[in-house]
Amino acid sequence: MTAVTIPGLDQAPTTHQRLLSWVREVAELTTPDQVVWADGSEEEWARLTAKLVEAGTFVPLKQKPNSFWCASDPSDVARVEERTFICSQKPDDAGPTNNWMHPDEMKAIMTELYRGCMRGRTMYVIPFCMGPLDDPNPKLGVEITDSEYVVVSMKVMTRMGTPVLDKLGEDADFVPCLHSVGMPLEPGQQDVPWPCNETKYITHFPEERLIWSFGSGYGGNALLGKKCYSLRIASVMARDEGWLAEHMLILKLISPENKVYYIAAAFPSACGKTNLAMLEPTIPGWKVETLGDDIAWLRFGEDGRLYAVNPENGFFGVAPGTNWKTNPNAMRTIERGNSVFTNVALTDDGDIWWEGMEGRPEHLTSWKKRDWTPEDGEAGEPSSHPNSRYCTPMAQCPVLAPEWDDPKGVPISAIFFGGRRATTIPLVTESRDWQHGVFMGATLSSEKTAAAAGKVGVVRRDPMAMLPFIGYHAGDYFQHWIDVGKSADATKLPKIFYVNWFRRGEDGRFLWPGFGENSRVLKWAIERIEGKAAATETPIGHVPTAEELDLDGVDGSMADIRAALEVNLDEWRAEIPLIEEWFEKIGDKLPTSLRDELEALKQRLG
Ligand code: GTP
Ligand code: SPV
Ligand code: MN
Repeated sequence: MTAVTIPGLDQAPTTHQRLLSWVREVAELTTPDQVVWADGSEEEWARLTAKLVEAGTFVPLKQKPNSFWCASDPSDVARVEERTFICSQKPDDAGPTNNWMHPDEMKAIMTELYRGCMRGRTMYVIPFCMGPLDDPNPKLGVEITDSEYVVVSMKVMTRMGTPVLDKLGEDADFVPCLHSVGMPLEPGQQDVPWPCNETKYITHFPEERLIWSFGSGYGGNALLGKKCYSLRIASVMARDEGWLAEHMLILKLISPENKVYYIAAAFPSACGKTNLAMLEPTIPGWKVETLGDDIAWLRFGEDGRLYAVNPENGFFGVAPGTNWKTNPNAMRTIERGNSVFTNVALTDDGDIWWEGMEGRPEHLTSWKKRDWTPEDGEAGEPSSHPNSRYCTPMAQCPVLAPEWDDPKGVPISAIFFGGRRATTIPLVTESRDWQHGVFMGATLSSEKTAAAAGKVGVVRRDPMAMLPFIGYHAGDYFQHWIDVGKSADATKLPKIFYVNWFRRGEDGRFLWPGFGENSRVLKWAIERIEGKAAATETPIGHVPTAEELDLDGVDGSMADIRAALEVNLDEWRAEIPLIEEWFEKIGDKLPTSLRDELEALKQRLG
């Protein structure tokens, strides 16, 4: 084979042979105009954001320093679960909840899609690290992409560039992540602001620890360190190595006596992780600090406790609904600039706005780049896409816990599972033990949100909030959770709770005020662990009455709060066939212990 000359290909700032040969192989397949190694510098950020402004992808914001407005193609706004594949050798290793194709077949299809797909574009090589850089065993990756938007976003969301190349050294292991927007340019062809392709594939090869993505520029489809690596591939690593890679926020709760507790919480996409992670408690004397808002890696420490690390470096948060009342700390984080806002509205004075933010302007440019006035909103056309996002550095968060960058992680006292359910699920339920908690997680359900393409509002099972992110068979994943519990000293395991901030009254109103008021539930959970708070035993677990929660000064109606706490046995009996149907779908690999939990629940419900 004759070596192809592509500018930049031979100016690699590394001698890592496996990396060099993979980069060459990809460049020869995708034939970009040039190859650039991303170094993560401020100079690089300035150069690439300027290029994105020139291309019409970014509009610089006049009201926020070093920040940009960006509108995607209207067809490329969310994760595409039906185009997401786990390509294990055997279909049974992907299981009934994942799309599967044989790796050889998938690679054959995608190789043809990748052939020449970077023509007319620059190919960037981004060395990145998920988790703190000074971890003695850092989890490294390299993303190849033809999107400047991805390079810039990866700078916010991961530790990347030259320091990671140093960690890679001559031969350190890394996860290769290949991404293309899938829109080659012919000579002279004018580019579009948001290149993408109608054909999309988000694929994972778990045995090879390899990720291939094609056709989308959107967050979870294109920033491959996030869901693809830190959840789908990492969940497979975690299964093999005895730890957990989870869709969880991590927060630090500080009591009035200055006692510190760490809590991890798994809620499905757009169900409140970022908001809980940055919460401002409404109960006097309690404080929350943030460690992560989306992903947690949980590993046992030498003392036998589970320690959580957030592999990310930024927040990729849902914009609509974020305001100075619901999430003041997110507002303060983005005020500091250095952020990218995708699919929100642009104000006439060069700021951003979205539904739910204070101070609605009389005129905006909508995420569809059209004139927008409040009448359009009333006619059902929101100014911002419901899955519009801010991408902002964690380090700017004013309530960031100082230990956020510690590779040791933080010891977790409580795990919360929660979903978005209008009925049935009470505000909070404490599990009886680890296995019962795993049952709660495995049967978690939620109304689908705009974070993934498809119909919003339909109730589906979303086990551990990981339905779209488990990189292997869901039955094996449940067994892994059970085994993790068995391998530990039960007295050191986190206590598991099931929460629902989203129960509704008959007119559709939320029964629980939520947001900062959720601190009352955090307090109750911690006091349960400390043996200080009371609870009422019910067929589904321990649930507090309104009297058993600290509701002093709560911003809500007591009748509604009582309704939010109700354990309605008829609603629960109606839930049983849905759980049975779900367990049926999991099939033979469903752990018998979870079947036993279901039988016991049926018995208790009578
Ligand atoms: P992903 O980033 O997609 O994983 O979402 P997330 O789980 O971080 O959800 P986020 O905190 O961004 O919340 C999503 C939506 O739910 C936003 O519109 C919030 O305003 C809303 N929300 C969050 N917490 C609460 C709550 O306690 N009560 C109510 N009613 N809404 C909430
Ligand atoms: C989610 O959908 O859970 C997100 C956004 O956090 S994405 O990066 O698209 O996965
Ligand atoms: Mn998420």
